[in-house]
Amino acid sequence: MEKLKKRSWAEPFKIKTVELLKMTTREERERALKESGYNTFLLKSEDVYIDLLTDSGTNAMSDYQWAGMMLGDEAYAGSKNFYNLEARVQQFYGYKYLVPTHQGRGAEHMISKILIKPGDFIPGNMYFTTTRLHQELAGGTFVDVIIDEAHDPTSLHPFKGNVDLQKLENLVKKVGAKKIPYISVAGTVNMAGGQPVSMENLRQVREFCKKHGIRVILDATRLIENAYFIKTREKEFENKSIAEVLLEMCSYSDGCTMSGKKDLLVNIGGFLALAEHEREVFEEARNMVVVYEGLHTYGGLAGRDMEAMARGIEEAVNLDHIRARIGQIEYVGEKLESIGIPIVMPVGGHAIFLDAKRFLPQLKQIEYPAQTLASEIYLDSGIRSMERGIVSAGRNKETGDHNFPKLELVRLTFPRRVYTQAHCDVTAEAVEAVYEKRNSIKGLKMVYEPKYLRFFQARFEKLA
Ligand code: PLI
Repeated sequence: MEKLKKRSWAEPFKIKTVELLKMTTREERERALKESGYNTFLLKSEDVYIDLLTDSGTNAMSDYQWAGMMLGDEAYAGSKNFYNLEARVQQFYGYKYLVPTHQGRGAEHMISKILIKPGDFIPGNMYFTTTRLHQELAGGTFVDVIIDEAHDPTSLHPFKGNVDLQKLENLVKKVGAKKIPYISVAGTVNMAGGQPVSMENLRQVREFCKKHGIRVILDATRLIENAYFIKTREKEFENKSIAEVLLEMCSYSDGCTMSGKKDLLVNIGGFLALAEHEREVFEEARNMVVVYEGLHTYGGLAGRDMEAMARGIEEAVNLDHIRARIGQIEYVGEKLESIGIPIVMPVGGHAIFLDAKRFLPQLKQIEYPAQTLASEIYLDSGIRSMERGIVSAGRNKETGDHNFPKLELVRLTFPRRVYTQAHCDVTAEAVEAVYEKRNSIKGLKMVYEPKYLRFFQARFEKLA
């Protein structure tokens, strides 16, 4: 008998509660898809079998977090959960000041309103939908300064989230540093495929920005996942803990916006955090949060939600957790790659991104290849994914034309601690089944387009 030589890792948890799933027939899915205008955001959750729409707010909390929920101090002012969260943010992210928000976009709203003046430019390592919208609503213009490799789904660059210093310098030369209030740097860049930024790059960005008096604001939403890539891909950090890497990343910034719904293993919550030298910005945010979110010691959250997030930080920096988290994505990625499915490489931190341009080469971009592919995957198996292509990219704020992004992707996003390896296998098999019939697939036309963040609510019909 052959010996089993390989030593596998397994999830560092066991399951205590389960949520039952409903299976649907193809006819039911056909009806559901038509009723939702071929937009997976408009499907009812009960019609979904495996929900890979997003990793945002869909995490499974631990018993330690649920126990913390019972310790919610629901005082209007000065909840003890706020002080606990503040202490954890100071300990793990290194920022002195904390303003809680209901979720990430609440923090984006405030930092944009405080720092951006009409006519300003905000460079970033690729856009994110809500981040860019808040920058634009504040009168700013987003400028993409990510390295070119990020726009190439086949490039194997280990840090495709890196900022291109030359692009940044060109922008400074063109508009002047005074018109650039800050650069927004995201960890594991979502729209690029969950691609990390290196510590070396963060150091360079910090040095450059310091010289020009430009702030660095991190989008810390998936910074812990980014820290894992730094530990495993940058030699200098192989013996450092995730917490040490995280703290060093944050030390090269002036503050961060955070959607706790991802890295921090909760279902709701976020914050704006600022370094010690940013007291004035903090004071302004602390005042503003009262207008838009709630008092500065709850920011739209219940005390119990802040407690769950504080405890989530402790669990999220655990190496066993993060190895299994990213290991699951790698497992699906390797499976799909081995059968020749076109995906963004290297596989990122929170999702597999299918390359819809190569998957459905017969479709023009205006026939919405990624939107089409997401609806076909649902039709085949009840698995819900998300478009990250031309629909998500929206329209140019000056000309009103569609933005035509280079990347036309479908995101299969894995919630943390929710699905098993068998769910992963079923997912890979569903994608394979759609790939086998790819030549017969027709595109979509948009029949309803909302004004803001259109991907959430747009409706489509099948092309004849
Ligand atoms: O959904 P919010 O408002 O908690 O967070 C907004 C947000 C900010 N930055 C990044 C990188 C995100 O990924 C993000 C939200 N992402 C969602 C909802 C997603 O499905 O990826």
